[in-house]
Amino acid sequence: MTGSPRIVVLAGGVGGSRFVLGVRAALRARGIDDTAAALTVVVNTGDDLWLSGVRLQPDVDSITYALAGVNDTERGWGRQGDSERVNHELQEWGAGWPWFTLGDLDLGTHLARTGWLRVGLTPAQVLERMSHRWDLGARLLPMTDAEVDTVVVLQDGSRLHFQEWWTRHRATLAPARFENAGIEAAAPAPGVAEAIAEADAVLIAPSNPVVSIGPILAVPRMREALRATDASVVGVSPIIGGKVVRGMADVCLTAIGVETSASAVAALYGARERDGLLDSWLLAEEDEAAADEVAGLGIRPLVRPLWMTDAARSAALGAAALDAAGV
Ligand code: FO1
Repeated sequence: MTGSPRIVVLAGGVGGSRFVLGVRAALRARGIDDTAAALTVVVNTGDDLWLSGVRLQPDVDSITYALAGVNDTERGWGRQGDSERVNHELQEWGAGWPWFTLGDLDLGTHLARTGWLRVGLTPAQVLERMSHRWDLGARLLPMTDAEVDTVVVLQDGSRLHFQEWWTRHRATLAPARFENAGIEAAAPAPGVAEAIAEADAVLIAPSNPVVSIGPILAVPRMREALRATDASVVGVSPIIGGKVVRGMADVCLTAIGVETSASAVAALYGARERDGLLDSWLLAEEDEAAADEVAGLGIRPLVRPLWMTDAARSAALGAAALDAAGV
């Protein structure tokens, strides 16, 4: 390959952020200074919502804040050192959701975004504008400009926005299925299909396969774009040692009838040579026994350390994914 490689990462919130940081570090370690030109992140927007009159984009903000180095690493969402004065005032008014915290600095982001949306900018244009504040070293694109809500349909048929199910009920209400409301009318945001078509590598972050990567793949024309690219498509297992690393992805997988295992998630994405998406699948050393099963799916298994417990390990995983894609 001549020149700088072009990498596309499909990502959700926390796992996505750590992985994107790792890929950015791996590119820098290869002498690529202009990582913003090399690295495009297509972000899940199914978690987005309107609350107290402002537009929230949790996964977009988690990745932006992490790349900017201003994220709250302990909570896994929001801004480091944030205060909650406005949130307290909203609670006094009975506005918003009592179980959902809007930090003061975070609210500044939501207000800026909402203002620009209201004067007619598209979500992709707003994100482009917001990306200028910090030197993110990556180009962020929303999966789509359309409003697509992840809706959780419970066993009794009642419907909840994903954020209510996730933060209020901590995924304890058994879901019957997940829906991507509004997805039929959606299209990949401007630049997404082009980035995938021109990529040298497409990496699927170890994010929740059902409610983070699932909505991205459900955008009409997204799968076709991924299947048509000449780039190698490499996925990273979000399951280590048969368990979810964080979050409640196991509940989501169970709801759609998929076992919580590295090979079952690989099968969910499928092999590109068999109408699916993956050329290679990075699975953890703890799951080495599943490698043959992955190979049997028509996907090249690569056993690597997957724990992203610090920046060096994230960078090593980023490098392993780039190596797997041949860049
Ligand atoms: N997660 C919580 O568990 N509790 C919250 O109060 C909360 C507030 C919040 C505000 C802004 C934001 O961008 C994210 C926020 N999150 C909160 C995280 C978020 O609900 C989820 O973890 C993600 O959507 C899943 O990727």
